[in-house]
Amino acid sequence: MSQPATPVFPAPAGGGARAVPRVEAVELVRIAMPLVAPFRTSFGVQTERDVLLVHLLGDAGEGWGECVAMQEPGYSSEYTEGAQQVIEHHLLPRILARDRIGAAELEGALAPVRGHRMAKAALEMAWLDLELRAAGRSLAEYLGAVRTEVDCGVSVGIADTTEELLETVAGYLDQGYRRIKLKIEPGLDIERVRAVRERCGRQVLLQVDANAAYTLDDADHLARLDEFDLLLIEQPLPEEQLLAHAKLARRLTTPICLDESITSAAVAAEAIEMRACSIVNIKPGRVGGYLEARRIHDVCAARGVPVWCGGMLETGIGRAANLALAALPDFTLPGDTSASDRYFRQDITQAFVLENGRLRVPTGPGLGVEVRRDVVDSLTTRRTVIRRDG
Ligand code: NPQ
Ligand code: MG
Repeated sequence: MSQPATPVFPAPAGGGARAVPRVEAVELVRIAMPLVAPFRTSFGVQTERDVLLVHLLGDAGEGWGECVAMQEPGYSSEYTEGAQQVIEHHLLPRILARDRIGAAELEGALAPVRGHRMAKAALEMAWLDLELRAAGRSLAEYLGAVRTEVDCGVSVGIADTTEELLETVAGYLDQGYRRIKLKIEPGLDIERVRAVRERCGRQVLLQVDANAAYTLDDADHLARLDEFDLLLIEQPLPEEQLLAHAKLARRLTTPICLDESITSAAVAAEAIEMRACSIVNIKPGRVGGYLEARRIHDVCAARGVPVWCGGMLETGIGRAANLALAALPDFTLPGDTSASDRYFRQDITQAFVLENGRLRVPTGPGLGVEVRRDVVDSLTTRRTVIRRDG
């Protein structure tokens, strides 16, 4: 039932494959982007974003991709340096061994390498940008977008004090965000949520994200969140514990949404069937790319499970692609697709600016953004060029 990964350049009916662009060189650029404020989650505090960018130079133009892995393996087992290693030594050699390869064929070519989905997703994003630019098509149109703008929510880090949290939330609501997500951890949960709910009123869409910080033994504790009318609780338990999530779901009225656990469309189908979740957070980086993300969307849509687009503190490159995905029909809840200034004072593309709580879906060819090379250069910490044949 999931849509096949259609080639950007389909073979014409008369036979003879239409040429996909040929990649001559791949530039891996590491940049360090300062965050506007430290971002604290149950797994640590970030003050800077270490981003790996993938820049393709082809015979028909360029393509940009972004890896969502973090500097430390705290959210998942992947991390920036490891992603760069696997791209250089295991993924790119398999791809550059082919003369021309379309974005839709990457998954098959890379299947011998297990896991490393964030690394694979970064390459797929760059290949999609390259191909769609050459074809003059937008990623949104290619994926099947049905919206021109998307409702935006914001993820709020764990604050030092409740007073500070209330101020931060009030600021985001003033900016127009349509949904608030509070990061929680054991001990900084029930009373924080109570305070925000009391201050904001019942009408504000409110949800929480634990990033796997609890155990099933915390079920009675987590049930105390039920009185606050939350939209959902995201990833309360460890990534591997689908059955424990199903058991927890029976003890809560708050719906469970999975993030870290959902690594593929197959896992999404199993999680839904075993009632481990009733809502799914889709992050293309976590699942190996936009094509697998669309398959998860299709699996969820067919089962009546709403989805929303997560965020990994993307630059304008990944943000643009996420907006294209979030324009698909089953993305019925506001995502973590926040404005650029939620995280960065200066972005490496044109900034995405909130308009009435929404962001516009890019319509230009490829991802629909232009990378500001001068800004990238000013933030660069390392640059590696891999040419075809050495
Ligand atoms: C989540 N994102 O939904 C993640 C986790 C996360 C927007 O809450 C640097 C890079 C810091 C990526 C912190 C949001 C991060 C990060 C948190 C991702 O679970
Ligand atoms: Mg999450």
